Amino acid sequence: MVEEVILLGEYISVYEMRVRLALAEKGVEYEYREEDLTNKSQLLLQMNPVHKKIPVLIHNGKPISESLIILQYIDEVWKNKSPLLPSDPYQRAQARFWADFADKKIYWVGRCVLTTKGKEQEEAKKELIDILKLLEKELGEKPYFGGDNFGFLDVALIPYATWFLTYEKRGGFSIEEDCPKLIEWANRCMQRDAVSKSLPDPCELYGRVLERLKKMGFE
Ligand code: GS8
Repeated sequence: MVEEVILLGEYISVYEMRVRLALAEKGVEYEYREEDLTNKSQLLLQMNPVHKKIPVLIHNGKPISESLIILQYIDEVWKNKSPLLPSDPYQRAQARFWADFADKKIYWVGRCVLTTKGKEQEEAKKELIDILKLLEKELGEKPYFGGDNFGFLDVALIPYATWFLTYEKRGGFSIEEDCPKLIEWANRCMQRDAVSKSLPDPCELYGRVLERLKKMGFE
């Protein structure tokens, strides 16, 4: 049977980037449809009526929402390539825990770095570094979060690295200074074909985010 795979997404979204990356890692062909989130398509509203958010993966007409759930779905459906999630149940739980931790923390703190100034921004920058340091500690001396192999947590986290430049430029600070090992990990991941082909260039992303912030009224 010919598979029909459609991804509804938005270029600058870390949530969508990780789905794009997982599909690339698994070698799955798909049709990409960019959503305008200020004017959502009927298809998006119909496929994700609960949250009305991207990304949505539509596999043979059936929608799957929430990026981390989509990653697990992709891993379960396309078993031809090496698995993304570890085989050990405890390691699997840990990978899910840290991906969930990053999503609960980074988005809002990152947004604060981008949209506030003065004391509020200083606090947000410090909090962002604290979060990234915790992730760096979890990475330890391993080449990847998945150990010797690039895995689920690497796929979930690497899109955040494309936003680092934007945080740094807006906040006037260096993430590498405080988290050198995390940056080494990001550079290592970027050397993978699937990663470099799936993720946007951080400079271009910075330009797009600035445009977006302007439209939202932030200078
Ligand atoms: C988050 C998706 C999300 O926030 C996931 O898929 O992991 N937990 C979800 N999507 C945003 C774009 S990225 O900032 C979105 O679709 N927003 C539209 C809206 O809120 O109306």
